[in-house]
Amino acid sequence: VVVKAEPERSTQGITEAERDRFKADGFLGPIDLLDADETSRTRVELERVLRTTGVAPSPDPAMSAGRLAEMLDTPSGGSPVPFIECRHLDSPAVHRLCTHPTLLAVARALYGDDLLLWRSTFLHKAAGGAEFRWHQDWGGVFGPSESEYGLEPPLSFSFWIALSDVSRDNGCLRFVPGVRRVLRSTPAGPGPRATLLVDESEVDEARAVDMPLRAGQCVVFTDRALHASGANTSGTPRLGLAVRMTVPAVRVRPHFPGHSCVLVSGRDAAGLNTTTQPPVVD
Ligand SMILES: O=C(O)CCC(=O)C(=O)O
Repeated sequence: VVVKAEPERSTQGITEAERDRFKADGFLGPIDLLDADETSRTRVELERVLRTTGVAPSPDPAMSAGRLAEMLDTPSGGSPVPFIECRHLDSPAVHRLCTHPTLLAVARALYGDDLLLWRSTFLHKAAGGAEFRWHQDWGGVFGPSESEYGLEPPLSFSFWIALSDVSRDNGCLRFVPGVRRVLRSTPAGPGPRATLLVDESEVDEARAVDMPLRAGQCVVFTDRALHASGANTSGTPRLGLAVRMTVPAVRVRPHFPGHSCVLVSGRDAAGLNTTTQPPVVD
């Protein structure tokens, strides 16, 4: 693995200054994960994975037709969501990416040695795909009506890995720095699984920071980070993988039948969650 570290970043994690920035802003990036060769190899592997349904349990049909699908809905229609949820549970290639040594080093530097991977989602924004409006991932991104889902207590952080170049034109993530407020959020549409969005009069968009990423780079952000992504006005699709982690002291409510966590670092002394072994055979 070739790690293209910034001069002051060590492969053992991050610098004090970077940690302070993460604590204050709620996000940190871009972080180099994969070099160009690894990126193209990974793309080929992942495209193969995404053509299959895999053996991991997919979200139930309501979820596929609900908030995640909405997020990916495009004028041309169609959503790959049922096939792109939690593929780290069945694909070694996806699991390898979710546990890239640099990613884990950064995660440990921010949250300590004991880490659970509880979710991963490929986020495919087709050409012409809509913007994803301002929200926080607080509580595990599910709505309050879904009492059986979410994280207790809420503590989740995400690495969003760019699998294609991600620019302002094709819908890069945007963040408003700050972690002190959890904004009241309301469902964007009908149904219990509608996307939870914050009241935009509370968002100081003038302070927003765009996070364009080269393929192979990622950004890490907390569940309090206020974020959004723009519309894809380019002619080509945008692909990312969101890798969601927490610590073992948090209870992760299963978010679809058969859902379980993977211990990706350290030990699980709390034993609150169903855990499973990572997949070994492609
Ligand atoms: O991929 C996107 O456009 C939005 C992703 C997002 O909001 C998230 O990963 O929490």
